[in-house]
Amino acid sequence: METQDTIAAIATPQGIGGISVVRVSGPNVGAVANQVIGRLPRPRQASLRPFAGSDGHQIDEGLAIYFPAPGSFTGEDVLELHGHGGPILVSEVLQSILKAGARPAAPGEFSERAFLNGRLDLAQAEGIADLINSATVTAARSAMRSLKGEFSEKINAFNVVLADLRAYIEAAIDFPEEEIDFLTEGAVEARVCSASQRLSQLQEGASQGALLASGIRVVLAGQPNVGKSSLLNRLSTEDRVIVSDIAGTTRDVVTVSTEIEGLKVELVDTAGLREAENALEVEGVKRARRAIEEADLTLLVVDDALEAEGANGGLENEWPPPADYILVRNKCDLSGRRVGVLDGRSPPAVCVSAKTGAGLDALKRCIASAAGYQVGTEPPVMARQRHIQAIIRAREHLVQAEIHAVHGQGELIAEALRLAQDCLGEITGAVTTEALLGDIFSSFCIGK
Ligand SMILES: Nc1nc2c(ncn2[C@@H]2O[C@H](COP(=O)(O)OP(=O)(O)OP(=O)(O)O)[C@@H](O)[C@H]2O)c(=O)[nH]1
Ligand SMILES: [Mg+2]
Repeated sequence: METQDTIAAIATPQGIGGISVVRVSGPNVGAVANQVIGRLPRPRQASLRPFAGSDGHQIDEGLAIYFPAPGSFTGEDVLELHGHGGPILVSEVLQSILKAGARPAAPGEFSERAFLNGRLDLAQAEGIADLINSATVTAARSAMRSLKGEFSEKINAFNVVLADLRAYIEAAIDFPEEEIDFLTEGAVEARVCSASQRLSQLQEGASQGALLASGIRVVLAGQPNVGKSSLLNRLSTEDRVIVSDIAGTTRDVVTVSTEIEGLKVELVDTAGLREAENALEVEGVKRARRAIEEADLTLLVVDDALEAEGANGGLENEWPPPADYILVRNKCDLSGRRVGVLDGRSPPAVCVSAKTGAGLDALKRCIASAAGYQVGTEPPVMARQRHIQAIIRAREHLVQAEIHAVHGQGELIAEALRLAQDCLGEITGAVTTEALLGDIFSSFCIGK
């Protein structure tokens, strides 16, 4: 791709730090270097240079690195200036670069140019953003795998399967006298069916990756004093919310971010659900119920020392139980019941003691698995909802292809396969639109 203009941005976070990096990419990199650091340094070698401010006077000094096209991140000439990390200094260096013939980069514009110049595909570019935004080490590992191209390879390998099948069918269409036999033999149907199964495995892996990227929201709900706040403190390993033996301690909705089994989890503490005694509590209960509605998963907490086996604190009757919940029987140190997951319950039930921490590991595994996350397997490749939607649409086309195969309609099978390929092409960017690219890259940070 030929780009006319040169872009520049501060690539490091705003604020004071040891070093700040300004990045420049495009055809004017040479002119920018002449103006700001005297001349272009030798390719890919760090050299110490004075940095001139916009008035031409030296404002800083630091390392300059030049990456000539096409072997740079963007595929264009790139210059990086690593100066001291003062906000005034770095913004003055940027001003100087802009004056020398660059314009400010839009969010994600460096990555967009890298994509347009074929340096990485769309799923890899998204992997960069997901790596930067990772909230857990597991999420980072999985984003790294996507950045390295593992997800794209899976998609591309699958697209080859579809392309082969299409070629096979199209060849048959060209020989009509053999077509009918060939299509009705059942071999095509079997191949479409096996492709469909393979795609559903791909979707499963992508869903795991998307779950890692998005994390989950888990609400702790139940009657007053059952130990919701104590449990939140345990699960977040921090003493974050007030615990007391006064029923109705928690009034507001309090959200705490933590990590459970590698998943980013927002834990939400709520007011005890009961007939409220005053306006303040009425509001607290209202907010608690709203939090339950918005949750991915609810921990319905009961006091095991007070509740008979099987009783759910009346919660299921009084308040419609949330769609997805785990029954947590707390205070097992008092009731004397063995901690851990109770066998064969649906929804799952786990016995714990927030006081001693017993049963908490079992609860964590139960939370992850109730959220649909397969604990203990290799981290999946990072994926996004956009990818999953594309896979789902591709699967729908394969379903159509199977139906056409049953009827021996060769041209329709080939067309359905082509449409499935196009859907998958959207993931890697083989098939794309300007609007899609705009959507994706505008969510990146400036300087990336
Ligand atoms: N023995 C024992 N006591 C517990 C346990 N969990 C909580 N408690 C105690 O139970 C009381 C209530 O705990 P909280 O965590 O404040 O309960 P809550 O459900 O948040 O109560 P509200 O905010 O009033 O709705 C406190 O005195 C806790 O120390 C437990 O597992 N065992
Ligand atoms: Mg509380």
